[in-house]
Amino acid sequence: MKPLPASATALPFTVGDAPVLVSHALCPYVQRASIVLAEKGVAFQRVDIDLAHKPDWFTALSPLGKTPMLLLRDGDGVTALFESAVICDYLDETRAPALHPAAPLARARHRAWVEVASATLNTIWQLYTARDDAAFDIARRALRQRAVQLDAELAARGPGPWFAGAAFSLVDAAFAPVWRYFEVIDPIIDTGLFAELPQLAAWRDALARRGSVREAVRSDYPQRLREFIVRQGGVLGQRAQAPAA
Ligand SMILES: N[C@@H](CCC(=O)N[C@@H](CS)C(=O)NCC(=O)O)C(=O)O
Repeated sequence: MKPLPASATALPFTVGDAPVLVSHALCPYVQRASIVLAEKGVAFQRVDIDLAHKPDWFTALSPLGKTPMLLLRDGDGVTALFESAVICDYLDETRAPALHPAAPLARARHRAWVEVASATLNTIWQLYTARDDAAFDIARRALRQRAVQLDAELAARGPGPWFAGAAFSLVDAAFAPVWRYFEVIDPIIDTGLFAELPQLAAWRDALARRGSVREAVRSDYPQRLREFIVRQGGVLGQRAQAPAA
């Protein structure tokens, strides 16, 4: 693949030695890439875009029109990588320390668990867009089932603090943004997601304290997420606006 000449992309910023992570302030998939870049000590520039008004340069470079997109200097040009799992795998293949297990079977299992994180994000989307109590409860139950499943997986794997024990992995990077949602959702409606699931609760706490995870969003993230939830106008958004009982 030939990199695009930097001039042809008409980017409103320069892609230098530090890659550019094209982001959206609330995107959980962006957080994965940000966490992995930070874990590997790669300096990068973050450029936030408005997904409701995608800039032309972004649409031209991103076949699916989704964040994250990673722009890398490539000779005299710029190459755009898209899809968070692909971006994370590329970073893992090119920068130390490795965040995937070395053994192919264990690595394949980790990639599969990253997919579970993506499926969980889809259910969270159903939760905060649910228009009535029945739809909200279906999503809440599905999430609780997933939480129970993960707690059992963690228990079977043995001591943490991370998904695969002592070594932070790409599965941790994929799930950290999943659990972060509940820092904003649970104060609005307590989903009880982590109740009596000690392994999961401990994993979530360890992830929330990790520097790379904390730095993956800006300080106004909770406020922005809350406003976004309100704008959805669903059960959760309405409750967020209701005066405290
Ligand atoms: N499978 C993609 C999902 C990324 C994704 O859904 N990004 C959302 C924001 S969080 C997006 O860009 N949505 C804009 C759109 O679909 O038009 C990945 O893993 O990178």
